[in-house]
Amino acid sequence: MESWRTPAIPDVPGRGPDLRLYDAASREVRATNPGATARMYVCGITPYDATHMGHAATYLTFDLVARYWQDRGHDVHYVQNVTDIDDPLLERAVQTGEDWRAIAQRETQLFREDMEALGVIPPRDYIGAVESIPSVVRCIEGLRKRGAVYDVEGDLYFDVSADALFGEVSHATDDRMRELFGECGGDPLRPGKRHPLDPLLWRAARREEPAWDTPLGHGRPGWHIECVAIALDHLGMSFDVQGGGRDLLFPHHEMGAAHAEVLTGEWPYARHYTHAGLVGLSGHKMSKSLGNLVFVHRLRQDGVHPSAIRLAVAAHHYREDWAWTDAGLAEAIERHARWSRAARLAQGPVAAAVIADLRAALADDLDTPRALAVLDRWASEALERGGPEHDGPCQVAEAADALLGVRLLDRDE
Ligand code: 5CA
Ligand code: ZN
Repeated sequence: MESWRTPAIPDVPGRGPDLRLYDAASREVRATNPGATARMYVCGITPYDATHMGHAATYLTFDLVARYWQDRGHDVHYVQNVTDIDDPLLERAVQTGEDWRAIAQRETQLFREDMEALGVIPPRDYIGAVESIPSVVRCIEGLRKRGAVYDVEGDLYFDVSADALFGEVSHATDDRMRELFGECGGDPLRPGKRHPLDPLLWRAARREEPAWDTPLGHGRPGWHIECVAIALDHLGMSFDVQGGGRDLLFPHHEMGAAHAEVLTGEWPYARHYTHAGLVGLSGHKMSKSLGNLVFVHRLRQDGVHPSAIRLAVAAHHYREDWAWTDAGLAEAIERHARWSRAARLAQGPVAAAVIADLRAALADDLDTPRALAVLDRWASEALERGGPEHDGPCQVAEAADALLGVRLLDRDE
């Protein structure tokens, strides 16, 4: 699929320490230590509705990872999927009477526009579930050869007992796994399954549902195997970071790791499993089903600068759950204005130290609140010192652009 345009990213002199990130599997903050090419897979949208601030916060978080690696001199191979065929999309199509493909195309396009407006680095491979069906089929055939697939009335399931390491990504208790599995589209109670947690790999065609003719029969792919097929095709095993929102840790990323490790006989699937906290509004997780959404495109229409949206997100550490508030947005708009004024004042030799502090904060498990405090101090000092305004480049502003995606010297402000 087409992704979106790459933002211009300034080159900033010097480089920071290796990026350390929290990894759910080892339950610690560890160095990412990627090779010359850093490889990241971030789970993409299910395009049945517009991008809300929860989604955006997750993609902005992993954009910081890509930006930091790029700043360290790595070539970043970033892959993202679009779940352009799945139950929620078909349910929405039934509700609105629209064609499911039209909904997916429209919402994916809106997502691209939102991401481009926010200056998010696009994935190098942006892959739809529908276009990856042949690859999904090959993966399921491979799992079948390994004896990890069984049939329930024509639907194919993965046998979680085939993976001795099952549970080692999320470390969830059995009760918690069953609860989450049920909440996330799983079918723990279906008769005929070997284990309640066994996930669907292939869903045989139902009446009035789209289906594809494949060597597995007429049907459509399950959810977890979709991401595995795409990740293995484009990144291979043991890629550096599997990212997404916290809601994906179990079952999605646990199942993904299990599929890939059984299929390839290799370990690990990903070297880091990293998750952004969930963004809520008025005390609830922001979600389509609750209808408590703040949309990126609405904020854009209201004239909010994309950098202010970024700053509203970056004010929270990515791992915490937090709530979107008007006050938080107002503070971010104010901060953006203050930093922009500071960037127009003549700068002394402080830039290198400020940039080193900014890099150190980000390298430490993306400590954005600390990164913002570093630039707040820089801005306060610059504003107190005063001096003539200029229109020339400002190294700190370039670092804020490169590392945080925050633009301070936009000509059209
Ligand atoms: N298509 C699947 C992933 S393969 C999916 O979860 N799609 S989604 O549209 O529901 O979510 C897209 C991304 O946003 C996922 O990474 C998800 O974890 C994240 N996300 C969803 N809701 C929130 C939220 N309230 N706060 C933060 N991130 C969220
Ligand atoms: Zn996924």
